[in-house]
Amino acid sequence: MPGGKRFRIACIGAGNVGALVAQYCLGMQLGDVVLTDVVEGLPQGKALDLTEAGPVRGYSCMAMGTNDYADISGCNICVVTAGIPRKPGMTRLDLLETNGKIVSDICENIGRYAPESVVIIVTNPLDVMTYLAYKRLGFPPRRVMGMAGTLDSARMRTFVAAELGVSMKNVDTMVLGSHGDEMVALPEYTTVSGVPITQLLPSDRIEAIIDRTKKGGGEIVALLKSGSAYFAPAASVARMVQCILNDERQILPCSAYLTGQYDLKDVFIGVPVRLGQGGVEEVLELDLAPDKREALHRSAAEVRKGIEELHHVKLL
Ligand code: A3D
Repeated sequence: MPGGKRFRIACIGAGNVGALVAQYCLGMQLGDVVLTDVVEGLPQGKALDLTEAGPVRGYSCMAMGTNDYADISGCNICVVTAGIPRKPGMTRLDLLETNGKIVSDICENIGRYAPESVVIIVTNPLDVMTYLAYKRLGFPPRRVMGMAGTLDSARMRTFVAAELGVSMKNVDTMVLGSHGDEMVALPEYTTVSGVPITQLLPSDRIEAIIDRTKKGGGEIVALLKSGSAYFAPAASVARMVQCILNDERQILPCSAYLTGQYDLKDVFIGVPVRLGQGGVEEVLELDLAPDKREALHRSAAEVRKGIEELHHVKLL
């Protein structure tokens, strides 16, 4: 950080995902964390607890908890995890109106108190909420993105590694599209130490892995019975925060604003991006097979339905 000042990361929503994002960011020494929530005492209690873990875990970054958005002033990154999670039987779209109101209110405050920040949306339905945030914030599109592809790719990496009995570190994957049933996993861009999995696994096993990846969030919702996944989602967010604050320029799949790439416009959807200090520095256009391109367009059509619904409930 220039001038020796620490970065400041706002975690808006101090629930399961938000508190863990804070924990991972502190543990990775990425900066000080401002944990915010509507529930009085919750962010303050969690922030104090997290800070007190520092001497034992060996970090010196601090967390503060607050119910006052003025405290996010000067934050370099705002991570939005506020909202309700899915319960068994619910789709991500079922959350649209409730979470849409919450995200709209939060964006007003981010615009007021942290107008220079990069914003990462986690609240579901992800791609629709990211679009809403973009419209509400009025920030350049490179400073607004959604976290989903990094998580979906992590899930697929896990399943490929387990199937082949290799280290997850050796597996690279790319999962694009909307965060939901229409996500688009790309086996042709999935490799184990550079070897495409299409050379390592029969197609029925690859299909089974893709299917489990698509249903990865639902599998955890069904097991937990209340609430949704948070360890892997929070780890994925922290990785994005790290990429941005350290200007790493790593290619990661994120929900990004498209302006004609993949023949799609004015929509947020999971695509590979170069993540650096400015946020989304570039959207990479992969050469997709016609069926994958079609799948990406179907995925975008689902997101557009959600955007229509935002108009219907007068959030846009
Ligand atoms: P949970 O543990 O319930 O935390 C949500 C927090 O938001 C609670 O502490 C609420 O008090 C707080 N909150 C509600 N309204 C406001 C508000 N207006 N301002 C500030 N805080 C508020 O949920 P969670 O952390 O498990 O999940 C949070 C969101 O992330 C949900 O919408 C999930 O569906 C979503 N999620 C997305 C992914 C993706 O991969 C995209 C993964 C996991 C969770």
